[in-house]
Amino acid sequence: PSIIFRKDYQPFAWRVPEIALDFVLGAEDTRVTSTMQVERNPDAAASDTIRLNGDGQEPVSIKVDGEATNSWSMDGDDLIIPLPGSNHELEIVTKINPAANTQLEGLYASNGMLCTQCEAEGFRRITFFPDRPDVLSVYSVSMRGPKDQFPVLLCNGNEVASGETDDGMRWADWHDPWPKPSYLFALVAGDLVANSGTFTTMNGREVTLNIWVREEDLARTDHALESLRKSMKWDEEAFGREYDLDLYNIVAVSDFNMGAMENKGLNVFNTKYVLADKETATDADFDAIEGVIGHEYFHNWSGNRITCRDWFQLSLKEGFTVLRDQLFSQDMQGEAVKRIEDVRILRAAQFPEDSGPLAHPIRPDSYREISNFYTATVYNKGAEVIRMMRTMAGPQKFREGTDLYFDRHDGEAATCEDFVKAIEDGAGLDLEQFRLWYRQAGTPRVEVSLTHQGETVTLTLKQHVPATPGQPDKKPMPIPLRIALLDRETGAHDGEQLVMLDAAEKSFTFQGFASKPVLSINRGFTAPVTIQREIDRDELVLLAARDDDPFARYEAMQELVVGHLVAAAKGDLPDEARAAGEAAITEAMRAILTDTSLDDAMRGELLILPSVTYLLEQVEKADPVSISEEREGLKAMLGQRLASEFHALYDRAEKIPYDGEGARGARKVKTQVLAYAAASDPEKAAELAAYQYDKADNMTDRQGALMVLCGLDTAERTHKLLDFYNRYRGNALVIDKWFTLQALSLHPHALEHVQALADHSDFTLKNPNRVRSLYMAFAGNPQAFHRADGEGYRMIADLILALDPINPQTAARFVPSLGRWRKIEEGRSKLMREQLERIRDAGNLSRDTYEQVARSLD
Ligand code: DPP
Ligand code: ZN
Repeated sequence: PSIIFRKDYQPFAWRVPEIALDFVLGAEDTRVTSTMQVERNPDAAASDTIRLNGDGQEPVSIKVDGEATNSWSMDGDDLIIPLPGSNHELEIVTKINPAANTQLEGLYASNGMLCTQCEAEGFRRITFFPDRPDVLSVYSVSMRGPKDQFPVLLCNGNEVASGETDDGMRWADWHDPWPKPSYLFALVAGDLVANSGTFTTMNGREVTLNIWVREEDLARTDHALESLRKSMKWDEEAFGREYDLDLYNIVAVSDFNMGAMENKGLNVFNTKYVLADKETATDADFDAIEGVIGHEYFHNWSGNRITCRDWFQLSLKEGFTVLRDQLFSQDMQGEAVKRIEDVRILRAAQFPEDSGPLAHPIRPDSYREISNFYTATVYNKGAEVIRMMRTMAGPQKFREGTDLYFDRHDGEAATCEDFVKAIEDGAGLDLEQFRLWYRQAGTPRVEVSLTHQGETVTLTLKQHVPATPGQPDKKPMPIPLRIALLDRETGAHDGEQLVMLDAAEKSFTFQGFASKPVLSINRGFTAPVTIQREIDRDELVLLAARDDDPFARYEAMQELVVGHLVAAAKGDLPDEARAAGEAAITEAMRAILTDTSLDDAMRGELLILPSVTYLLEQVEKADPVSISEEREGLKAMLGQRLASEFHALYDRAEKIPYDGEGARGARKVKTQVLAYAAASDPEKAAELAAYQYDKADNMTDRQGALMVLCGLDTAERTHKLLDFYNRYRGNALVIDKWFTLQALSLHPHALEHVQALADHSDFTLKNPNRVRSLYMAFAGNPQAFHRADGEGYRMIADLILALDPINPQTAARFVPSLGRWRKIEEGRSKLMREQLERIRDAGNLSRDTYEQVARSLD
């Protein structure tokens, strides 16, 4: 399959200012008539043919200017039609079978309804069209289908008219006044009900809001509706953005490749990001729903009103929109905890990407299959890059930059460069060198040293951007680091400073320090880099206990534990050093457990030890199992030494009722206590977890308890798993949790459990949520996936091969777990590679999976 390069971009030869689509809907047989007005694009090289993208089908009939024609040809999947003049009307009829569409791209059937997913290139599976984001059209859509199956018919924009005919058909006409690219087209037909509300915009527009679901799910939609209202309000206040239609529809579907999709006026959502009540959704689920509803809403401006010129610019809309949803969630849920969570996600998902064979800049230079580039790099690192601009400019100036961006490019298909230029002009920054963040992949490493002489402190920073595939040599990038110099006795400081490391090496001096201060660096995680420094344990203990920047406090605790575990896992930790490390970590943890000025939500973050994935990143040729065992050993040690502090915390947290003040934090720390107990005193932990499970009046407590039980070899494990299954059988999202908990567990037979679950009657490869609930969880299970005999690798390879013909997009997402082989010790590394080679040699792979496997083996 061929490679597409960013440098080859050419505007399309034709414009399509208007398109009318007529759908005769049937689950197995849908007929689509597309009527397009096309005109020559004066900004493009002229052509006497038009090339329309398709995917695996031929047109039923074609008319040009009202006349049937046979003078068309196919070039691969594309349709070529000769067009002599400068304006034409094209009419193309296609036929599709939504029920046979297991890829879930284009128009497909899910749970009795029909819905669409067109980003990035799904529209071409519905009809022939220039399926690229820089061709913007006004859409008018008519549809009809059997009214018993499809009583509700939805599309982008506003409903113009609808009705029923005597022969049992329902029909509807929709019109979207805003020109849009084809990837934002959406259509839904089904037996749905809505939770409806209204929102009045800042200029008085009355907007009807609907959350459409199947009837049995209606009671679990209030949180989604409220989240939508909050998003609309917040975007007015934080970014000055107002909604631009009278209607906002969200539809929840159970078969969906992504989290959700921002189609103009008709968002289609994975049920996972819509449905919630306290009985079936955890606190984390509630937050994720709020975040994703916000994310898709914010796309209305950053994505829809201003879209992307080509898919290399994906981070233009995704990086910016992730930043926007992060800032929204910070405001809704609390800044400190949200920031820590976002950094944890970045480190777990993006850092490994950036250090592995799939590393790419946030604006990639080439791809075979664009679906493979909906990555943590484009999304999360993209957001961090824009966040750095905001840090450098300050929030007010940054807002002037985004105002200018929205103003300047409204209605356009823009580029990342357009965005940077608008921020530069609007916020008054010089971003010349900063543009390297768009071009260079790899997580920069910053080496830090601090010296003290007389009254002067000197901070020396050196940066190194590691080589990544196709980019052996890197230039120094501008790295904004917020720092503070803390008094080593009191932890106090005289204010923060932002230092810019914009060369390979740079020094900064600070006056007036009678004694050497303790450096707090990358406060708030101002730059997505790794910090390397020699720092005394005592200093980290001070920062973990006293730093007034919550992120820096979290970071000090992480650093303390990472240093210890990495040394331990390498086997070069003498007994004395081990004892000293354990003592320091115990003291820091004791301070966290007993600090009455901390709220439990923050305490819960500080109690989380660095993940095995993050630890693996710090070690060359790592042994994941021994790292995981060291980590569990540390938990056991802490659980023992701090047993009374943990129990006191549990007892206090347990008394807070579901809606009480601080209840969410309380729930978080309760399960943490159980997890430490599971490592240190499994019997006691089983008892306490069973008690929490039985007493739970909400999913957070119940799932937390079951998670802990899943890792223990006890009779309670079997009882509660069975109880959970019976209690929630039929609720797909909760049964997903049941699969995940077993696949993630540290139980010694987790791998066999996963094998058995794959044969469970509730398991299917056709539903992406279910596949991910079992296998994505398993691929993230450090001990089971990395079992020394390679059985875990073989299972994931088998899954990829079985899933690829059904749903290539989802299958390809499993390849990176095997692609980490370079970071792993030799024995396992070889086994991982063998599985990749087995996939590569299987033949008939999708473009998605082929690309990921080929890059992973390179
Ligand atoms: N639906 C995906 C998202 O919102 C892709 N645009 O990120
Ligand atoms: Zn998005």
